[in-house]
Amino acid sequence: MTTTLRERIADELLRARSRTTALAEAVDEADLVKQHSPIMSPLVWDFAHVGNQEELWLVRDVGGREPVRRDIDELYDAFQNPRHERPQLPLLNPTEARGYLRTVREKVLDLLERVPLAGRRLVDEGFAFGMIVQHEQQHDETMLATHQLRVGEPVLTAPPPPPAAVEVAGEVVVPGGRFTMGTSTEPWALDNERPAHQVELAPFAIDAAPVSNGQYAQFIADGGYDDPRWWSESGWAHRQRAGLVAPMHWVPDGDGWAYTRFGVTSPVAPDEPVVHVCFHEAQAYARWAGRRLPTEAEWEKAARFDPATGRSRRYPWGDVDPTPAHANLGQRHLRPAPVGAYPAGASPLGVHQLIGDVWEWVDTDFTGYPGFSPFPYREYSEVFFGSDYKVLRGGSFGTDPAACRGTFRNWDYPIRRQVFSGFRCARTLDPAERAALG
Ligand code: AVJ
Ligand code: FE
Repeated sequence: MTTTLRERIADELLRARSRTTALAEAVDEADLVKQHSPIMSPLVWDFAHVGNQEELWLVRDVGGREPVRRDIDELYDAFQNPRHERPQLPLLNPTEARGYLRTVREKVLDLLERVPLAGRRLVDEGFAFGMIVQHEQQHDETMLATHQLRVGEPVLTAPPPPPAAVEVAGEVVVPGGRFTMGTSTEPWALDNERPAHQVELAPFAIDAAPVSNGQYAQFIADGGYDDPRWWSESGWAHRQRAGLVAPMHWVPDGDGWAYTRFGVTSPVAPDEPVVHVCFHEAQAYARWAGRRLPTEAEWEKAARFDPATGRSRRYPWGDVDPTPAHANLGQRHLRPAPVGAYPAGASPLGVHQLIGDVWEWVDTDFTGYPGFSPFPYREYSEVFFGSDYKVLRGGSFGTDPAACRGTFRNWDYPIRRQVFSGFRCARTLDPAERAALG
């Protein structure tokens, strides 16, 4: 039996909504409306904002229907309301917000059966629906990050990730030459992933796995946080100002470290990818290790380039959508899996866990690819282009597969670490190594 595009869209909308509902209903009303961190929205803002975007794009634009709540558009416009001001807004209360989301969704499911899914770029191959599914899943990851910042009894549970199945260590050499970066064919790819274009790279080495807690703890033990040699000027200034001494959520525990994850404190697991580090910490670690962060193009070549065909694939493992055997995605687990847990997800060159587990900082500012054009609105990507934001790639354990692929781009300020962010290192080959490659 084949599923139609409409069935697939309905399914994805439902899956996103189940997750949103579970994240919102996990806490009581007081915690829903409370701000758990000045850099995050109250959960109830994300909740109603998801419904408002669905109304704007699907009910009004695609469906051409009358507004449901024209009066609340400004409240849920992220650009008109900085996060720290959101708790003071006259927001919908949780009961009103639940009703609003239900009304919008009923209209969307009705129009999904009627509107053409071709003939107009916004709806071709269900793009607008795919964009809204990804938008909701992105806010779900943000809500999950808010849960991690929330102080109190644990309310989320999930089974542990799989153990390591293979040993993964060291680096992999990626051959030089041209490869295709970005995409012009992935139907639900967002504007910043487009268009496909050729990029020429020198050969380079990249870590076969993300940097682990055990490796990162050596940087701390070696005084890495106290040595300005490893930090950029702005990174060191931030380290001093913010008093950084370890990844966010780490606390000293005897001779070692413990971390608190979703309200549960346990000793830091050395074989898991490090998470909750900012760009500056990632860069300092890399310099201490005698290495550097990969560029965004290097990361994508490692993730997509198939040396056998010269083609760029959708994912490291090929073109098929992620399954639980490929990657730790979709909040199936509440933490990164140990290095070596996903041999089926490795690239042809043997680079592991590029997708899932932790977002990976790369040493590239967030800008548009050659030929970029904003679609369908400048505020998704274009207004963030410039040198303020660094790119993160690959998705985390909290990223849904619908909002993750080899071309997907995320971005944040280089000081942020509420994201499920880690990194891997890379290295420029020296002339002798290059000569040996032929
Ligand atoms: C791509 C994760 C940086 O959350 O700010 C959500 C996604 N855009 N609503 C964000 C997004 C509009 C965005 N990130
Ligand atoms: Fe949004």
